[in-house]
Amino acid sequence: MDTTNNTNNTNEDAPATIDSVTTVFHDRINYTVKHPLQNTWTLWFDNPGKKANSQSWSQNLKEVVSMDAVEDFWGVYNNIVKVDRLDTSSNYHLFKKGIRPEWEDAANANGGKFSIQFPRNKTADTINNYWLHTILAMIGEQFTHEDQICGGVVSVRKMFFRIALWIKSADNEEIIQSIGRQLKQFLEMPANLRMEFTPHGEAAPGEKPIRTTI
Ligand code: MGP
Repeated sequence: MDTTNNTNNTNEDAPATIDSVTTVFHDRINYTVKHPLQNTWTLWFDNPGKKANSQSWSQNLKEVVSMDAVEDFWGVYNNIVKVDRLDTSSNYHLFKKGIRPEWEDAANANGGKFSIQFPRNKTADTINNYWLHTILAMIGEQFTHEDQICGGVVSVRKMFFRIALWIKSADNEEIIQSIGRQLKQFLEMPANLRMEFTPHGEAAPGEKPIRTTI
């Protein structure tokens, strides 16, 4: 019997030979080949514990780990605390490697973010899925304008969870609408759900930040 295509082979006693190509689907322990991601992604975490301010912001950010393969992504995802279990005021940030999850980074400086708030009392158990779908869309390069994507943030607040998607430029209305519509689709949100896009950067005193509704 030919067993070369036996994708269920999880025989841990049969290590891969040096020149064989064994993926995690053939042998979940002794695989030799991983499935590369198009970009390397870095997970960051912060929990300021109290209200964050723009001076202390950077110090609170902790770089956790970078991932450049599908297998590494799941290894991390399956071993970190799920969003609904995080402390109030904490955030996960998943950004392309080399981009710090802050407005000041050159890649974000001229950009902005889409954000959606989910009331905590209605979303406690589904926020994990919303976040997972957001990050799978990012790392799977699902957006038509994937080069525009900087990263995503999920925030745990007292009354709500918030998912934000950060993009590079805040000045192209067509791109903003396209990414916004796709984000809603990937999250299977009703088309009439209000999602805001806000350019980064402080609004001048007395002025409201410019917002686009998608
Ligand atoms: P936030 O957590 O993005 O907003 O920023 P939220 O959840 O509306 O506010 P909260 O007070 O309910 O937590 C909170 C604060 O963190 C901002 O007002 C800034 O002072 C600081 N901050 C947030 N970000 C994303 C940045 C950043 O990129 N750079 C700097 N310097 N400060 C930031």
